[in-house]
Amino acid sequence: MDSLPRVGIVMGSDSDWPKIKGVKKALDEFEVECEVRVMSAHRTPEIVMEYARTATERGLQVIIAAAGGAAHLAGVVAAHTTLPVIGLPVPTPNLGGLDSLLSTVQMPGDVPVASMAVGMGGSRNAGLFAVQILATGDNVLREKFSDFKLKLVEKIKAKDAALQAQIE
Ligand code: RP5
Repeated sequence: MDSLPRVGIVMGSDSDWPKIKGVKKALDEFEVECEVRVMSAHRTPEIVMEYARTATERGLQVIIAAAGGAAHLAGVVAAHTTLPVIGLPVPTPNLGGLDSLLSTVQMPGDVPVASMAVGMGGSRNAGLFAVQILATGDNVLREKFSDFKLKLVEKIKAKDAALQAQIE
């Protein structure tokens, strides 16, 4: 993988990274190049603005923004770019991520952010959703995603068969 990044992953703090690594893993599975940065809507607002404003000219096609607590990162990124922004609410110790979820999902009209789930499959789905967006204009990726869906069916059928064997 040596092409320019197509997806930007930004997070509010390096403390988020262990919780959202699944984003990059999903992109890697589809060989989608990404860049990973730490920047904060509150602590480094100028850097966030500059990043979002220059994202298109640098070749990015989707931005995934992860943050916890008063999670304004995805919304602020969306305010400064025409690219699709995927918000990833990061679980928090005090409120379990409900704070992150509401801060990310409750965007005002005219500034959309596609919010993923807190924890669980949220990180993986953020990566997969970015792949799906890219696949709308990329036949190779569309094929890969179709294969992925077929394998998913086989995987779950195998799990079902294993469970039936265990129960009997
Ligand atoms: C948010 O504040 C970050 O996204 C992180 O989830 C949270 C806590 O950040 P640290 O205090 O660990 O740097 O902006």
